[in-house]
Amino acid sequence: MWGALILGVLFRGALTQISDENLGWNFVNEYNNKVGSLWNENVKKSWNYYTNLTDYNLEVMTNSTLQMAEFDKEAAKNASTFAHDGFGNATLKRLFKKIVNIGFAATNDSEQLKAISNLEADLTGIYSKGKVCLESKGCLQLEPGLTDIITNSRSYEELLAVWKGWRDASGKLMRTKYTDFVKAMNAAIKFSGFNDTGEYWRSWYETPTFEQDVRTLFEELEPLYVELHAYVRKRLKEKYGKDMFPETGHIPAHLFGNMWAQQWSNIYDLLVPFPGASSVDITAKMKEQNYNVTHMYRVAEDFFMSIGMEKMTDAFWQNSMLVKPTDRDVVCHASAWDFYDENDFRIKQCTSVTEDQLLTVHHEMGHIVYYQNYKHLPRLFRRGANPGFHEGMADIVSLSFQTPEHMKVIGLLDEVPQDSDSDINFLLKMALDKVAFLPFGYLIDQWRWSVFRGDTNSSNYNQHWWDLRCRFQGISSPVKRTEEDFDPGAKYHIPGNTPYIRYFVSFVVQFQWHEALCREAGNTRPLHRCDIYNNTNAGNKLREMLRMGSSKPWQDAMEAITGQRTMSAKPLVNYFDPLLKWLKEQNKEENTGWSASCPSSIPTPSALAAGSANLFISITCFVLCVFFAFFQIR
Ligand code: BJ2
Ligand code: ZN
Repeated sequence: MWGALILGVLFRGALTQISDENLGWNFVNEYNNKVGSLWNENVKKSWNYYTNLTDYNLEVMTNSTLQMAEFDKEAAKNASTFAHDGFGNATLKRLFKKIVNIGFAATNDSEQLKAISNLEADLTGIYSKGKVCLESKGCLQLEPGLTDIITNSRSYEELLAVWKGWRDASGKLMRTKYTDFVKAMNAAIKFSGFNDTGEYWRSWYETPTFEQDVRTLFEELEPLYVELHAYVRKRLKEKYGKDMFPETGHIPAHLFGNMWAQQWSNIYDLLVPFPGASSVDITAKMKEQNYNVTHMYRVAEDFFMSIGMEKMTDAFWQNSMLVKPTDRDVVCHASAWDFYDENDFRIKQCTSVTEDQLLTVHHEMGHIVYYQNYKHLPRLFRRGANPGFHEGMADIVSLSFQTPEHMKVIGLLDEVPQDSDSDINFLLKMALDKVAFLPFGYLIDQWRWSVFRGDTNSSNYNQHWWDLRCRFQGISSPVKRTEEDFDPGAKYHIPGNTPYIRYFVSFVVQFQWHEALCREAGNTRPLHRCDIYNNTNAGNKLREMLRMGSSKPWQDAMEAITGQRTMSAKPLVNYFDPLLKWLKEQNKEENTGWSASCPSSIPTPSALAAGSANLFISITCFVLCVFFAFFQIR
């Protein structure tokens, strides 16, 4: 399969390892050419499954994945005939390292690989086909139906029905499969020399102290989160009544306008600091201006082009799935796809016309812009400098895009406010997305790493999940949970098997980059009001980093953009500094924080309590009536 070159190499390699770097270059070039068509075919088959969830498409995708694993194995074996550790050229050495580290494909049991591939597809299928049937609204899927309710409803009971319904329809059905999935992945990854799958995932960051580093960052950011949490809790108590809140200080998880309480800006209307000052309802404005889906993608493309990035290719517009098809099941969760042919890049998103979705459009297109910028590199380097960098790039524009200055440019705001009350309104809105997310982004993989390590197993999956949710986010479940439930599975990245710490990293580094790019753009406004739109100096700086792909350690990429080689929480803290001062003032009378453990009893809404009390009375009456009637008859 590798042609004469590799046969020759193999023959000689059997005798002694090859140290000739020219032969090494020939090898990696041939590898690069071969994976081009192989990866392209494989991505096409995955795309076919994700955009049409049929058994046939699943089988085709799995076969292709197995074929790729065979190829990886053979390539790794051939590469190990080279003495690549001793190569002088760092790029060549790095390419070889990537060819040899083949992850799960190293297993000697192809059934294991098949199981991994099928289980992942099954789990994603359960998530994507899940439906909740509500008395009032019929049967709804997550997108758009359940998401609409969670975003817009302000009824405690309705939110609760949707929140619980979604977990019953998704995670709860995944428990056994997920247990098998973890087992299969851990067994396979041992062949690559890793103790468990979490250790393998963390290795992508090429930082021995990675776990400790993210913990330190999280701890630096926690005080800001605690103040935000206290303020939000106070306002939500005013809205829903303090009886609905446990005494431990936790907030019920279904009240945040988001199915997972990961970002809270959808309930901004309940929390506006200064109702009299400027704040806009972007979704309403978009509807008023008859925004449609294509327009949303053009707006995003325009932003990237304004800083000197390429436009989307014709193939992008022809092949992407930008609206939800009505004739088949698809994976609606938005994603960006690189087909490794330097031209075919796609987005798959069930786009609806809302502010949230407009930001997701920018996010996914940010990934595509990264793909476009590193398409000249060998395919093995067509990755982010680390996974957090890809996510950071996907989000970087959101920090400029959402400024009042930029909203005015695109006609979603009439006047740019200059007063400090409006400024606090704006910063709070940003914090509801960017600060509220931090503990969520941090804890998902705390859970998964613990599962992969074996510290958490199927007997305490859900318990540990809620321990982390209570401890880090200060939120608690609004209804009793047991080990019958599997709430992690209700979040896409668990069945979808996408590592999550990348998003925590992203939410930290995007502020470092924003600060650096704004400096490059000669910005004179406060950091949170800087908009890099139209600034090609900022764009060029960003491109320096993007063009490197994963050809160098991420520290080099960080240096190219910020001049520093480490992750830092400082720019995020600086950005929100005026808000932090304001929040502290608001929280003067509050007991900020919450107990480390989840509440032992859960407040019940009076309507529901009244409902169950009525039910109890009715049943008792019925039993008594039957009883008396029986004796009467006798
Ligand atoms: C909406 C967004 C992911 C993303 C999708 C699904 C999983 C990976 C990709 C990758 C991109 C790449 C998402 C946004 C912020 C928080 C998080 C969430 N979807 N992915 N192929 N987000 O990151 O775009 O597209 O090249 O690595 O999940 O929890 O919503
Ligand atoms: Zn992303």
